[in-house]
Amino acid sequence: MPEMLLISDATDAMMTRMAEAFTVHRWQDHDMDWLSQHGGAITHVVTDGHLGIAPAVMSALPNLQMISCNGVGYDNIDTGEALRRGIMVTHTPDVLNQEVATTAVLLMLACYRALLRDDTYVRSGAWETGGSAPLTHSADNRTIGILGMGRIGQAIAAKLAPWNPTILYHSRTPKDVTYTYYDDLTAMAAAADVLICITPGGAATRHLVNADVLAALGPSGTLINVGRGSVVDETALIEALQTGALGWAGLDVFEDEPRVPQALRDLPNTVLLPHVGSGTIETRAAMGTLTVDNLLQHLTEGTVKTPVPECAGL
Ligand code: A2R
Repeated sequence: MPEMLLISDATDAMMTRMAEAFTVHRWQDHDMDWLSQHGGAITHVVTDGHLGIAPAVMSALPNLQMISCNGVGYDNIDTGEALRRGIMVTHTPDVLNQEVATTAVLLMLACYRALLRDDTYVRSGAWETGGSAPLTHSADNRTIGILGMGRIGQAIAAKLAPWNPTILYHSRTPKDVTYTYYDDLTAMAAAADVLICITPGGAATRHLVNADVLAALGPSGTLINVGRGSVVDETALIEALQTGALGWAGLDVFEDEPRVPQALRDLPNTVLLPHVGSGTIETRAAMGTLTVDNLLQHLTEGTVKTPVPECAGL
């Protein structure tokens, strides 16, 4: 039976299908010593976008043919090295678009309507003696800038429609959409009430949202990040939120997750989620199915459903 290394978690449904075709080795049960003995037998890897695959692990798998990533982002997989070695890398685009879009809208609404503050007001009993809660701001009719108008960015724009927004976007190249393109991120932030980040991570997007962009978004502005923590300069973000240079932040991703700076946790004008953008049972099941579909199709037919763009020509 062919052998595979499972780096990430897997659902029972995924395990059942993988174990029918492979001897499955869980990375959590092994170490580099074991890998130096057994690495030659492993042809396939399943991981996720957060864990990816460490360069040392990849080097210790001389006969690796394929990495199936359970997630759309794959910035922790060295696709340059994979391409050089002829290793196919797949990911799970599209099946999570709607869920991540829901998370973005949820964060935006929670910021505008001070959902957590008002929930605490009721739960703490403060409402019984304190009278009406302070008024909030409306999320309707806002100008919303989307950084990254790809599959998920477009799903976010569509899902926002009932709030009657004006949608702006920034990416390196204009897309075939009806929204207004900005080739300059800071200019877009200056024009927007809300900035929603949904680009890939990695070196090319690191700290795209810096102090200048946050200052342009301004004291009544709201930053939402459902892409990757590395895209936002977290130190600059904390300072902007502390000084009032930025109004609100709704964050699902962080620079060093799961570690979240205490300063961010202490701020009242943040809504913080533990990277659950796609984290529903239904969407994770769909992602798991596609992850294993790619794995098994590669094993049996030598083809895959959803290669990462870098490996599409392999
Ligand atoms: O820049 P373009 O024209 O390649 O547009 C892509 C944009 N993007 C960037 N925008 C500005 N500066 C950059 N350096 C940059 N790099 C990429 O991000 C495109 O509009 C968007 C990515 O869209 P998709 O490839 O369709 O990705 P999808 O499925 O929307 O997922 C986005 C990310 C994942 O990579 C995970 O990190 C996260 O959402 O879950």
